[in-house]
Amino acid sequence: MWEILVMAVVILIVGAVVLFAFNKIFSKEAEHVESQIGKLGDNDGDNVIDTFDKCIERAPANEKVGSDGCTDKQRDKLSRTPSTY
Ligand SMILES: [Ca+2]
Ligand SMILES: [Ca+2]
Repeated sequence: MWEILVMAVVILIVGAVVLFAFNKIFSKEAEHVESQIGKLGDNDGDNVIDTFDKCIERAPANEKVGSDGCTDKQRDKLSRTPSTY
């Protein structure tokens, strides 16, 4: 009879471990989705979504932002900074 009890306990423990693992995977997945959403966001508010925005730094409101999300000044700064690619 006690074997059944032991089995039940083992199944419970395994179930808990599996649930825990699934929770971890799921929260990772949720993070991934969040970062995907983040790519569609507009961090600096210049109406160019972050995916296409080469300059994610907020530009001064009086400066014109191009289709790449950069002001002339930001683009200048970019071209002067040594490329890491
Ligand atoms: Ca932007
Ligand atoms: Ca920008």
